[in-house]
Amino acid sequence: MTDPQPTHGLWADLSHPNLPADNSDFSVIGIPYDGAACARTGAALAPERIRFWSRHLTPFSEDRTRLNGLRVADLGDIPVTDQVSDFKRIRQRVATLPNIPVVLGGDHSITIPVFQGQFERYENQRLGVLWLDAHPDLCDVFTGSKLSHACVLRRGLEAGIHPEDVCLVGLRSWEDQEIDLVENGGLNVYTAADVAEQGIKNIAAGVRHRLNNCDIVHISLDIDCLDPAYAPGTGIPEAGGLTSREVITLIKSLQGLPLAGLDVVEVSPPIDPTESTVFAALRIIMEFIAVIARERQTNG
Ligand SMILES: [Mn+2]
Repeated sequence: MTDPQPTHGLWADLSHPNLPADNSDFSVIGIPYDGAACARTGAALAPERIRFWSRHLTPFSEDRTRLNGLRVADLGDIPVTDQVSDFKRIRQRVATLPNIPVVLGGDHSITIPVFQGQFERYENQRLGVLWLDAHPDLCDVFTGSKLSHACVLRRGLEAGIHPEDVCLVGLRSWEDQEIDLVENGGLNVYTAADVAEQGIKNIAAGVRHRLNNCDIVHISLDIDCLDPAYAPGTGIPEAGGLTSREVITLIKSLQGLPLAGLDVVEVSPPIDPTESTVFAALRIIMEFIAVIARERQTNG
């Protein structure tokens, strides 16, 4: 099947070529790297595929918020061949951005330098994290690496994120070495089963309450937070996950919090036969943009 002609411009008409970051509200950065994934790879191809289908979206949120007052600068990709040196480049890029980063993975390891970059940029401020994932990624070492996609949040805590400022939503899969931190580490854990039992509105109220004390809030979204029914195209699909409806509702409920960034990781186009996973990622990104749009409309 050949790709169709795009019906809109890049990022639903919110972007145009060479738009500088200084002059825009969001910076998209792709990190086409899946060398730290432990199961099926393919996430390196996600930035290209997400960008491609962004040309088929309209500049509206689901509730018809007009997004066309906002500008998205697409800064292209930062290729990774060496995790240590190239992660440093990602960190520096994020640390020096003038606007809100939207980072496209890649496997989840690329969030390690994103956290570090946000820390550097917002020095001495309290960084809150909404972690949407089937997995807590709290391993110290995984498959011999401290930079594995299973170690991301552990590295974030070491970088200085306070456990009480982290809300994990959608969890349902664990490594033995993570259990103690999950149960006794002071993190705010909302499993996928909690969401099913308590309802996403109640979970969202808890998340808001926790993140309200933070100076800035970063969202790290592993697409495997979604049930494989909604997002089959990911390295480790875990049954019993969130619905796309629940994730969108949760993100919309964050309006008013000081949102400072989003990363979307682990989308794997080669194992995403209908591309529904790519489209789910795109819808989540657009609803994130819409939260900022409504916020600015509210505050003039
Ligand atoms: Mn995961």
